[in-house]
Amino acid sequence: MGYSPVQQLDRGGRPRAVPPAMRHIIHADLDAFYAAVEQMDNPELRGKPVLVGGSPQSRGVVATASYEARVFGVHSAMPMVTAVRQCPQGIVVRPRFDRYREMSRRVMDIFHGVTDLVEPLSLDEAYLDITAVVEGGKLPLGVAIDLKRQVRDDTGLNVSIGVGTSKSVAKIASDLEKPDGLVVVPPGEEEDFLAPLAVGKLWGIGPKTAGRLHQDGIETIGDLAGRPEEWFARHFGKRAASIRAKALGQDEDPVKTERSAKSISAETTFADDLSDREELRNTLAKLSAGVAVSLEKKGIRGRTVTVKMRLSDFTTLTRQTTLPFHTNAADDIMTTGWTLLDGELAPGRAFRLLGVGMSGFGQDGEQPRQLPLPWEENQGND
Ligand code: TTP
Ligand code: MG
Repeated sequence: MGYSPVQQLDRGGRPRAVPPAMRHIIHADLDAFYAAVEQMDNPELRGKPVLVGGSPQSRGVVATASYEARVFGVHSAMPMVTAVRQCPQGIVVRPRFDRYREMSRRVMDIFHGVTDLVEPLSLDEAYLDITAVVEGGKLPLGVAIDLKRQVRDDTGLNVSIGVGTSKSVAKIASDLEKPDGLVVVPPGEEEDFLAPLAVGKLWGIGPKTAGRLHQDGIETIGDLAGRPEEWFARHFGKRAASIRAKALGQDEDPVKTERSAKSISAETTFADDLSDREELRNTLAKLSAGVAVSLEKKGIRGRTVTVKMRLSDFTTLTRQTTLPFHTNAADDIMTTGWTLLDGELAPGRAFRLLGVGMSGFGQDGEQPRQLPLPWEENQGND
C-alpha cells in the first residue's frame, strides 16, 4: 500500500527507523461491566455500591464491584465475606451471565460498525485496528469520542478507551483514566507516555517479575526501557525482544480478528468406550453447547460443523457438513452433529472419543474477498 517511509529524528537528531505502516489501535474496556449492567437494568442500584458475585454465606467471591464500592477497597476476586465487611452498605447482586453476554454482543456489534478488525479479549474488552478509518480522514480522537458516545447511547454503558500506535500502548492508556476514560497517545510520544508508569502495567510483567525488577532498581517502564539490549536478553530470554519493544512502545503485535482463528472445537474422551446412541447424542449436545458459548464469547459464527470420532480400535474419523448459513447456536451445531454421528453408528461399534467443532467463520451475505485488504497484508495467517 502507498506508505512512504517517513524519516523521523530521535532526540539526538539521528534518523530513527519508523515502522513502514503506522497503525492506530483502540483498546476499549467497559467500566465495572457486570455491576454497570445491573445498575442500568435496576435504577435503584444507580449511584450505590454494588457487589456482583456469589453470596457471602456460600464462600462466594466478588466478580466485580461498582466504582461506588471500590472506594472501600473492594475488588474482583475478593471473598464476598471480606467485601461485605469492608463495605457493609454494599448491595450484593447475583450475576446474570446471559444478560452480560447479550450486552457484550451489542457492544461488540458497535465495535464492528467501526472496523472489521476487532479482537475481543473478553466479554467487555476488545482491540480495534482503526488504521484504515484514520487514513480515511478521521482523527483517532474523533473515532474514540464517537465510539464512546455510541456505546453510551445504544447500551447505557460507559466504555474507557485508549488509543495508540500499538496494542500494548492502547491497553495501558485505556486503564489510565477509568472510569469513563479517554486517553490518546499521539504517534511518536509512546516512549515518553510509558516512561513514568509503574513497570507492572506492562503486558507480560506480572507481580512476580515486577518484584524481581524492583530489586534491580527498576520501578518504572522508563527504567526498564533504558536498559541495554543485552540486559533484556539476559533477563527475559526468549521474551526479551517482545518485552523491550513493549517498554519502548514499539511492539508490532497485530490485532487478530476472530476470523484468524480457524476453528473452535470441544472433545471428550470416555472412561469406558461408548456405543449407546442416546449417550453419544447427549455428549454431543453438551459439547455443542460449549462450542456455542465460545463462538458467542468471540462474537463469531461458523458454517462448517465437524464431528470427530475415535473408535475403540483408535481409528479416528472426521465428518463434516457445511450449512447454508452462519450460526453460533448450540441447537444448529448439535442437530448437524447428530446427523453426522448417525451416519457412523453401527452395531458393535464403540467410541472412545467424541468431539465437535465449528469453522468457516463469517457473516451471512458476505462476498468472499478476492484480495486481502491492504492493512491485512502484514497480518500473517495465524
Ligand atoms: P474487568 O474489565 O476486569 O473489570 P470491570 O469491567 O468490572 O471493571 P473495570 O474494567 O472498570 O476495571 O472485567 C470485566 C468483567 O469480568 C467484570 O465486570 C466481571 C468479570 N470478572 C470476574 O468475574 N472476575 C474477575 O476476577 C474479573 C477481573 C472480572
Ligand atoms: Mg472492564
